[in-house]
Amino acid sequence: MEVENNIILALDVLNMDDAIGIVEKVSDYINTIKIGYPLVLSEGLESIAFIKENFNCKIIADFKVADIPETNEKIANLTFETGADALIVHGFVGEDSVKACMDSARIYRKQIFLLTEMSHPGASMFIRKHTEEIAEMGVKLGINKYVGPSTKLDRLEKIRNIIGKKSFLISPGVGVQGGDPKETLKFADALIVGRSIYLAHDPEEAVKDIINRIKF
Ligand code: NUP
Repeated sequence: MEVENNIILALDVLNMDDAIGIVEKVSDYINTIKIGYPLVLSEGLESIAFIKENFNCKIIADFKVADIPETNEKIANLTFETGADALIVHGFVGEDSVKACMDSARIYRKQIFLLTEMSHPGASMFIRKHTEEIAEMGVKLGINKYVGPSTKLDRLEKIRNIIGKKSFLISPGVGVQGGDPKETLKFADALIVGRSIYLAHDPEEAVKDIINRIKF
């Protein structure tokens, strides 16, 4: 996955006008957009196809899929049918549930990202205790795309060490949640950034600012 400027936009706005407005402002710098429940529950699954077709970008659907295999398969099929290029899947639900999404991705020739650990403080209560095992399961299953937190760089480094240099690791939590873009890219291949861009007075400047911070 070629992520322009190593930045993925998290488009967590609640209507299409706002979504289009933001993407228009940043599309010269960003070619990969993450769309999750906020936009899809507001505007429908079609919002994925609409953004993809109108801006010629890659879409990662952030549905953190975490159900039984049979339901996971339905969710993955629907997501890929609508045009998403990749789907974020929770690892804690176990191998069979993750495999169901992998099977769907194979049929549709799409990708899955395995979510190993989350970036918010509450992640320390449960999921963090199993991060390494989740990443190891991903490696065993042959997964080569992962999500890990930019808010805990020691954890991100651990995840990188387990998944290896060749896997593609994307990292949310940069900006508002406290993660530093340049430090995060020591371990991750790309940053996921939402509010620091879409809530900025000037989203284009906000993206340029992150690009500068990464480079210098
Ligand atoms: O661990 C995670 N943390 C996280 O923030 C996994 C995620 N998928 N996300 C998502 O990344 C979150 O749902 C949001 O879409 C984005 C971060 O947005 P922001 O904090 O930059 O606004």
